[in-house]
Parts: sequence; C-alpha cells; structure tokens
Amino acid sequence: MSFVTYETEGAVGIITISREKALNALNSQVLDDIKAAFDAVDLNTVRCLILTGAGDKSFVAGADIGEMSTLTKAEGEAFGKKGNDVFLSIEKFPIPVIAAINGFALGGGNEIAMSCDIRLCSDNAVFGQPEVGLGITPGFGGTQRLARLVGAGVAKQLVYTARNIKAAEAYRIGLVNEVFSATVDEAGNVTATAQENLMAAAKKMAAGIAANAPIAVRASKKAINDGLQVSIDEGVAIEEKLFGSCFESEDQKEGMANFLRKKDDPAKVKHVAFKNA
Ligand code: DAK
Repeated sequence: MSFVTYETEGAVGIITISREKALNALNSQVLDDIKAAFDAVDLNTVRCLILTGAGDKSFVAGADIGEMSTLTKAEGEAFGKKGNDVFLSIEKFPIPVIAAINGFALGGGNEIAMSCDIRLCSDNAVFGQPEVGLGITPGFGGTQRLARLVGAGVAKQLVYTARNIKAAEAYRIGLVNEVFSATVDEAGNVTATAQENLMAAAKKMAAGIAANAPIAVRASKKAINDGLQVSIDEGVAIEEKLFGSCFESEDQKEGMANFLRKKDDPAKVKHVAFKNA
C-alpha cells in the first residue's frame, strides 16, 4: 500500500500525501512513496506539479514523532538524510512544483512545502517549526530554507520560539504566496470551501504555467535556484547561459513568431502549443 497518490489533469500532475489518520505525518515509508511518485512523473507530458495532503485538516503535520522517538544518533542522521534527499529532489525537480497547503504544515510539513517553488494555502493552514520543543533541530532543511525565504531574523524567531503561525501571518512574512478562504453567497451559504478554492487556484496556476514554453519555464527555475546559491556576478552568468540555451528551440521560434504575427494587437497573442524541442 502506498501513502501517496498521483493523478494527472492534462499537463498538470497532482501528488497527494495520503496518511490522513496521522495528519499525513512523514514516516520512512511516506518519504519513499513521495520519492517514487516524483520518479514516476512523465516529464514528456506533465509540465507542472501540485503537492498537497489528503483531507481538509492537514497538509503534513511533520515528521512522524512516533518513528523518530526511538532513533539512535546514527539512525537520526540517516532519517534526516533520507528526508533531505527527497526534499532536495523536489526543489531541483525539472518542472515547477506548487504546494497546496490545506491545513497543518508543521516541522517537516513546513519544510516540504518550502522545498516547492510556490506555496498557496487555505485559511485554516498553520505553519511552524516546533522541533526545539521536541529536543531536536529542524532536520529536513528548515534552518536553511526558512532563512532564505523569510530572512534570518524572522526564521530565527520562528525556530527558537517554536511558535505556530496562522495563514495570515505566513502571508505577511512571505512564507506563502496566497491564502484562500471559503466563498459565501448572499444568504450566508458556503458555495465553495477554502480547500476547494485552494485546489481550484492551484490547478489554474499550474495550468497557466503548463501553457507557457516548457524549456523556458524549466530554465527559469534552474536559473533562480542555482543563482540563489552564488554571488550576483555568478548568478547573472548562470542566467546568460540558460537564456542562451532557449534560442533555436522550437519554443523560442514559435513563441516569437507568434508574437510577431499578431504584433498589431499584442493583447491577442496566445501561447502556442509549445513542444519540448
Ligand atoms: N507524527 C506522528 N503522528 C502524528 C503527528 C506527527 N508529527 N501529528 C499528528 N499525529 C497523529 C496523532 O498522534 C493522532 O494520532 P492518533 O492518536 O489518532 O492515533 C492523529 O495524528 C491526530 O492528531 P491529534 O489528535 O493530535 O489532532 P489535533 O487536532 O488534536 O492536533 C496537531 C493536531 C497538528 C496540533 C497535533 O497533532 C500536533 O501537535 N502534532 C505534532 C506536530 C509537530 O510537532 N510536528 C513537528 C514534528 S517534528 C530530523 C529529521 C526530521 C525532523 C527533525 C530532525 N533529523 C533526523 C535531523 C523533523 C521534525 C518534525 O517534523
């Protein structure tokens, strides 16, 4: 039995962590299943991924505390490496990954969300790095990615205090890109839940990304990720190479020719059905 499901809708793939009874907490098997799901994505047909959690209460409530409670030092290090390998492969995955955060994103849950490219959440989402309260440090990249995303000062405050924050605060500090609430009609009836609106927005964004030139989207992801590791001089050199690599591709030729054909009214320019060459 796998704790992860995978489905596709056109060029969008949806990976769902599905261990609802334990609020989708990450044990070794869940980590293996996540890796297997990413490995199985057909990059010839899928151009953007959504990562979410099953149910409407939790995205991922962290690493599995039961499993971690009996680890030796060596096992703890191995568990940390297993998670880090999975999270790094998400961060470096060739196509964009959107985290649709539908509830708790604590510890390893916040860390896996931060390894995605874009974070959207429902208004019941709760974020935090509670590890120091459990006697450990964040172990799946939390000390590194949180500081890069929200700045060292805010990251240190969140990690040292182990305080959970709600969606609005996560938005204010730049941890999430957008927050979704339920839609209510004039009579006060809920016409769409926050989670439904979250998933609809994630799918719409993913489909929009998937409609853009895939070579350029992949190169942009790589340029941003690689550039964040180096000086600005080295970063622009990385960008130059990746920018150059787009030329002579079918995407570039078709994309620019399409614009030029419609140049009298640029608003009418539609992205062509790009191929990968
Ligand atoms: N692990 C295992 N089970 C969990 C879990 C978790 N992180 N979170 C929730 N569950 C389970 C609960 O035990 C409960 O199971 P049953 O008792 O029904 O069998 C079920 O999910 C429902 O949870 P609750 O009954 O507690 O639900 P509530 O609504 O009352 O509370 C909650 C929801 C999210 C506030 C609460 O469950 C909670 O505080 N959960 C723990 C959150 C947490 O502290 N997460 C961070 C874990 S630490 C490292 C590698 C990795 C890491 C660190 C180091 N290295 C090796 C270096 C990562 C660490 C973490 O992620």
